[in-house]
Amino acid sequence: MYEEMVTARYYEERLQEEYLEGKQPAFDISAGPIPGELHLAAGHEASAAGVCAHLRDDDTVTAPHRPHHVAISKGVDLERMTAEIFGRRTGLCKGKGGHMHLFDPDVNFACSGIIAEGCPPAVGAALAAQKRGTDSVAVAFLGEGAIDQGGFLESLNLAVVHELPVVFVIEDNDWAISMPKGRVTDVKNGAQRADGFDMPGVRVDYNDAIAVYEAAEDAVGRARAGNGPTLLEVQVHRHMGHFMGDAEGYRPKDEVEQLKRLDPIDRLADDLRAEGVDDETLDDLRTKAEERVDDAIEFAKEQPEPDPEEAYEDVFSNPPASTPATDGGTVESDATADETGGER
Ligand SMILES: Cc1ncc(C[n+]2csc(CCOP(=O)(O)OP(=O)(O)O)c2C)c(N)n1
Ligand SMILES: [Mg+2]
Repeated sequence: MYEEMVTARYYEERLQEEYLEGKQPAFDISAGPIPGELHLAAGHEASAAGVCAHLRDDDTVTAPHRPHHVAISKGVDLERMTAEIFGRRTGLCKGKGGHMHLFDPDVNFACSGIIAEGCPPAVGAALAAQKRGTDSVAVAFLGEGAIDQGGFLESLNLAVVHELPVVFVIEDNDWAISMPKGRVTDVKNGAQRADGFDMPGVRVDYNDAIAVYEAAEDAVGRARAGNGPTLLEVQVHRHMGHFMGDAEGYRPKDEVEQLKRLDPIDRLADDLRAEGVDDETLDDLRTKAEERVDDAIEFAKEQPEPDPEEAYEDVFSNPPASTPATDGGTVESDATADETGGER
């Protein structure tokens, strides 16, 4: 868990450097080697490490728009994930998804920029496991800002009605972009949402990997044993802005400084030292993590960019015949549209 957490933290520090390249002095979101938005999860690592420690490759995980720590803990291939974030052809989604839309069928991981979107597919994966008679489970991660979304609430209902092997994990960082939690819902403890569905709801009050590990052991164990779903809420902290480039004018000035004193990585290191793990071992884990991250970033930067024509591959609908091509001509529409009398 410690190794995963330091990997995730260092990974994002390195992404941050790469992301800023070419975007200054006037912030241009489309410039640089990582175009588009970037949501970083420094301060969230304990929830992913503590939960995913109980998961296997055949278990399914869905994550939201702040996905890197979850993907790393689920075992997503770091090189192909990084190539995806850099928009390269060898990325997990051929460079078309970017950082919010990572998809890795080898370890059953997906994420989405639409908040609470991961809940229905996780319920679907859990239903599939139940129908197939396997003991695989599914876990949906979401932010506390998503707990009033219909997709989440409907997913809780289906999961409990069918006693599905699924765990919902709310990462409560107290903010949804610039909106403090108390302004959008009166529920202080998101795990209470479970009460309305007669489902177990558990909250881990501290940003503490071991406490998450213990709570998740029960929740995942319950799901795997065929005893139905659990809703778990974990207190995490957002050390960064909502996304890179967020000026955070809405945030109390010393909040981040205070939260950093509760850093979950420092806390786990202290716990490990108290259990007799020496500093050299922790340093070795950190060095190993940093080398792995540096290699993945180097790999990604060497990868080819997709050809513009590839934008028309792997899509549900082909472009209309009049779509301008990049060379100034037009792109031929697939014949299927004519044969069926409508768009494919
Ligand atoms: C359905 C939907 N509505 C609105 C948005 C815009 N949006 C992106 S992130 C976000 C807030 C998310 O807050 P939270 O769920 O707490 O996650 P956090 O960013 O704090 O990790 C919103 C409203 C969206 N992506 N999807
Ligand atoms: Mg939040």
